[in-house]
Amino acid sequence: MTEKITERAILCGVHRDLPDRTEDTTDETIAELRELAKTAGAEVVGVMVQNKDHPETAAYFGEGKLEELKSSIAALGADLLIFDDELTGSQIRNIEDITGVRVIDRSTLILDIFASRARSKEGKIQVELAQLRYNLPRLTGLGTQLSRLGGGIGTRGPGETKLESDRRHIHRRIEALEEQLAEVERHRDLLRGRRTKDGVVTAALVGYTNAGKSTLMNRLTGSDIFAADMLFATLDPTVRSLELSDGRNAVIVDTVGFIRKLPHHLIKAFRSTLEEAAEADVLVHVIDASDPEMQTHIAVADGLLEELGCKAARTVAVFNKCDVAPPLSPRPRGRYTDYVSVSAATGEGLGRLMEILEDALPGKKREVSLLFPYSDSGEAARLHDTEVILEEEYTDAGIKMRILADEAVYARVKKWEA
Ligand SMILES: Nc1nc2c(ncn2[C@@H]2O[C@H](COP(=O)(O)OP(=O)(O)OP(=O)(O)O)[C@@H](O)[C@H]2O)c(=O)[nH]1
Ligand SMILES: [Mg+2]
Repeated sequence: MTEKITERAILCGVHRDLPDRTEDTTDETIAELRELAKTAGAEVVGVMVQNKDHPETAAYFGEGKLEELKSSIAALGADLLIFDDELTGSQIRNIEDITGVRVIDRSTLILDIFASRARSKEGKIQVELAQLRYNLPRLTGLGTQLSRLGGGIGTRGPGETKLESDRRHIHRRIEALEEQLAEVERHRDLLRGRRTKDGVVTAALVGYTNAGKSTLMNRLTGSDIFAADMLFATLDPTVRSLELSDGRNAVIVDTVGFIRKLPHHLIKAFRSTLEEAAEADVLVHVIDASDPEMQTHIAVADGLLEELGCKAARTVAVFNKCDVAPPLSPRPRGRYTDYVSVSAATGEGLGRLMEILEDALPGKKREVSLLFPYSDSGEAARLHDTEVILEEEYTDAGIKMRILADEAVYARVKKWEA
C-alpha cells in the first residue's frame, strides 16, 4: 500500500471591491476555496491575498507579492498553490517557474472534486470532457508539470494519463466522449419522455452546494441518498418517486449543487444533466438560511438557472435549516411563486412544502361530490377503473360519490356534480 501524501497548500487570491459580490474575491470566497481544498484532500497551510483591481497578466501577483509568496512557501513547507481565479497556461508556467511548486486554480480544484465524485457513466464522461476542454488551452503549462511531479490534486480522474498526450490525441478523445455522451443522453431523454407520456410530474431540487437538497429529498421520499457536510456531495442526478396525497404520479430529482465561479466547461458538460432540472414542472430552490452568505448564494443560483434556461412555470424558494437559522426576513422576489421555511433535519415546515408542491405540480386533483341517477350508473362504474373514490353510497336519488378528479375528469363528470 502506498502512503497517501497530503499536499500542503497556500491559497492565493486578489481582493477587489466589486459591486457584484458573486465575482468578488473576499474572505468568503477564500473561505469557500479552503473548503474546496479540504474536500479535495489538501491541507491548507497559508493564505495570501493582494488588494488589487485585477490579477497581473504575467504571474497573477505583482513582483513584490511573488517574493513574499516564495518566502511563505519556504517557511510553511508548502508544495501546492491554489489560485482563486482561473489562470492561463502561461500564468501557471510562470508562477511555477518563479516559485518552484505546483500551481492549480479554483476551476481545476472543482473539476478534481467532481472527478473523484463521479459514479455514473454519464457523470464520468461529463467530468472528463470538462477536464480535457479546460486543460487543452493550458497544455503547455501542464505538460511539464505533470511529467515532473505526476499526480496530486487536479491530475486525478479519468483523464489523467491522457493529459500528457498531444493536442491531437486530446481532440480525438473529446470527439469520442462527445459521441458517448450523446448516446447516454439519448437514453435518458427516452426515460424522461416515457415519464412525460405516463403523466408523471416532476419537481427538481436545485441550489447552492451544501444547502441540504439531498437531506430534503431523503426526508420527503424516505430514501437514503448520500448527504453530508461537504461540497458537492451529490453529482449524479437521482430520481425518486414522491407520494402526493391525491395519488398523482410524481417524481423528485436531486441535482448537483451550484457554487460561485463554477467552471464554464463544467456547466457546458453538465448541461444535459441540469436540463433534467430545467425541464421539471416545478423548481424547488433549496437555500441554506443559516449561512451568512445566503443572499450571494441565491444570486449565484439564480444566475445559473437563468443561464441554463430554466423555464419551470413555478419556482418555490425553500429556506432550509430553519432549526439553526435566524428568523426569516425578506420575501424573495423575481422568479419565485412561493416560499416556505423548513428544516430537512427536524421535519419542520415539510407539510406546508408538500401542500405547495401539490398545488404547483400540474394535474392537481380536487374533491368532487357527484350524484348519478341509476340510469347513468355505467358512468359511475367507469370511474371505479381510473379514479380515486373517497366515498360511495346508494341512495333513493341515485349513486352518491365523492372522488378526486383532475381537470379532465372534472370536465367529464361536471354535469353530475351534487
Ligand atoms: N441543521 C441542519 N442541517 C441540515 C439541514 N438540512 C441539511 N443539513 C445538513 O447540511 C449538510 C449538507 O446537506 P446535503 O443534503 O448533503 O446538501 P446538498 O444540498 O445535497 O449538498 P451537495 O450535494 O453537496 O450540493 C449536511 O451535513 C446536512 O446534515 C437542516 O434542516 N438543518
Ligand atoms: Mg446533495
